[in-house]
Amino acid sequence: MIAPDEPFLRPIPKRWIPREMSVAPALDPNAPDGPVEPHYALLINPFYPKDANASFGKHVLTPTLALSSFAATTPPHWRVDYWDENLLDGRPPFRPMPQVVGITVHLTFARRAYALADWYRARGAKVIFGGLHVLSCPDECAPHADALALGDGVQLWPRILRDIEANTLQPRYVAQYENDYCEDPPPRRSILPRRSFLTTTSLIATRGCHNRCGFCYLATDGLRMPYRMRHPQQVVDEFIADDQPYAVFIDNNLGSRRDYLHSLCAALRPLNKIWSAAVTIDVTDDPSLIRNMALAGCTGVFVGFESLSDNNLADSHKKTPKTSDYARRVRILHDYGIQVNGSFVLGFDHDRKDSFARTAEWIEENRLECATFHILTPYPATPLFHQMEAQGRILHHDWTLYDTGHAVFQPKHMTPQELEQGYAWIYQRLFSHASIWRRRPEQLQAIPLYLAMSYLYKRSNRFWHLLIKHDLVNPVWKPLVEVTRWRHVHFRRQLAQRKSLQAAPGQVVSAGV
Ligand code: B12
Ligand code: SF4
Repeated sequence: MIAPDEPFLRPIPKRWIPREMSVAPALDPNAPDGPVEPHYALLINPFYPKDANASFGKHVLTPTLALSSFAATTPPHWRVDYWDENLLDGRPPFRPMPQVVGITVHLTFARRAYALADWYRARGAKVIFGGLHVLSCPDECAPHADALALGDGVQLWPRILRDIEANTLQPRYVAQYENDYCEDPPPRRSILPRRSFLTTTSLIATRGCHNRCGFCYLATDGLRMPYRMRHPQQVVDEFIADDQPYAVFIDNNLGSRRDYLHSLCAALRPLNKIWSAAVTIDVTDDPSLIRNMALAGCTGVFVGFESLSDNNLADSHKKTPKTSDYARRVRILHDYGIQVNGSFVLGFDHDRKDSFARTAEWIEENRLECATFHILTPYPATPLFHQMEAQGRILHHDWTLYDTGHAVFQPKHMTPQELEQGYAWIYQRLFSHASIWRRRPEQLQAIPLYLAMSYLYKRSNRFWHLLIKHDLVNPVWKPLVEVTRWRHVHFRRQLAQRKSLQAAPGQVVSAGV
């Protein structure tokens, strides 16, 4: 048993982080203007500082679709390039100077987005902002951009380019997410650097979520995102076209509509590939769905447990099974070879100083292969933000620190410093040798790959730094992914032959992906 005050007995050592992962590359104020290249658009995912407590690997697991989704709607007479500042290749290019710079803006990298925008605009480029932060804080963003795209870029981008050509650019463009999702073209993945990500196949099959948690970005004022699904065959075609063995679904909740997930699994099954996805734990209401997920190649799920307190979950309006039933449900996933990455939010109003130890203990007892922690963060324009502001509990509006690694509000039963210490402690505890070992799969054959993946993912930030810097992420990981895929294909053949729903108890096929 972990002593309740264990996280607070000693100071938590700071973890190693190279400067280039915590500070954005410099923008030379004296760089000369160049001629602007007409019909050239540069799309930028700005730099954000990394958290040394977590794995650097998560930042190169799979790319965001924010830019590649709407890049697909660029007219053919435009050239479009992609630049992700988090791949450590220095500052974005400016020779030739693009006519248009499109930047995605989240609150944690808003300051960097503004610096980039100011720099490019001073040299003649037109800057367009889109993304979540533009939606929640448009007035803050507006002075830094020539135009704001509020909402769906897939609908707005061609209009914006047309208006730029006609010299009629408007300051704001608005599009809701109520259209037919099946009409969207597939994201233009060809603009992504293939060697830089574990897999370039970020797939998205659905948007929206059947829940409306008060802390989630989906509850942002002005965002209307009804649940929409792409046709399963469209998803399959994209998976095949990108020619990778492994895909990551970046859907908010792939399990929101079970009938849809059943049909998606049926379409994915013949591919003999592997994938992971975020789901809510209520998918386990239907064990036949978990079986179908396994048969279709699901090796891992990211589950937002959020908290082990029913009161916290009720406060945040999350419709979820009782926490006392979580363990049984984790077991169902494990029994179908699906590893579980549990996501936990720390600092809710019913959390006390002993919550960290209890959460760590539960994760170890239930052998969650991976866990991700977030300090509760009131994102602007969400119900949680309004509530905290009304209670006078917001400490500041420095969005850079709204990265779920810092306490930006006054917690109820501890100090902000204690919340940050508990957060650092729980990451270090779960990334320790002892904890990795305690959570090993029950099946002996599964242990070596589990250990390899766990050590590479959780204890190799120096290695990740080098892989990222030298564009080696995909070449180094692909063989491991291939072994996992091969083992999984073998596993699902056996599973398919079993008449009963039940799989082999405790057989987790892989870890790390
Ligand atoms: C992939 C992903 C990641 C990846 C890559 C992130 C990156 N920036 O490179 C990884 C794993 C590294 C990651 C890390 C983190 N993430 Co993240 N991530 C996502 C995820 C799952 C998908 C993003 C995506 O591709 N969405 C699909 C695209 C198509 O939607 P979109 O981004 O909204 O873009 C559309 C429009 O906004 C618009 N648009 C966007 N940009 C632009 C630009 C222009 C010019 C135009 C015209 C239009 C436009 O057009 C697009 C098409 O409609 C989202 C959840 C989600 N499903 O969206 C969370 C999410 C974005 N992440 C979030 C968070 C909190 C983080 C972390 C802070 C978590 C942590 N503690 O580490 C870190 C920090 C990273 C950071 N600062 O961005 C939050 C953000 C909350 C907020 N209000 O800002 C989200 C929403 C998850 C959540 N439910 O809370 N993340
Ligand atoms: S279940 Fe997850 S994605 Fe859905 S509203 Fe809640 S936090 Fe957001």
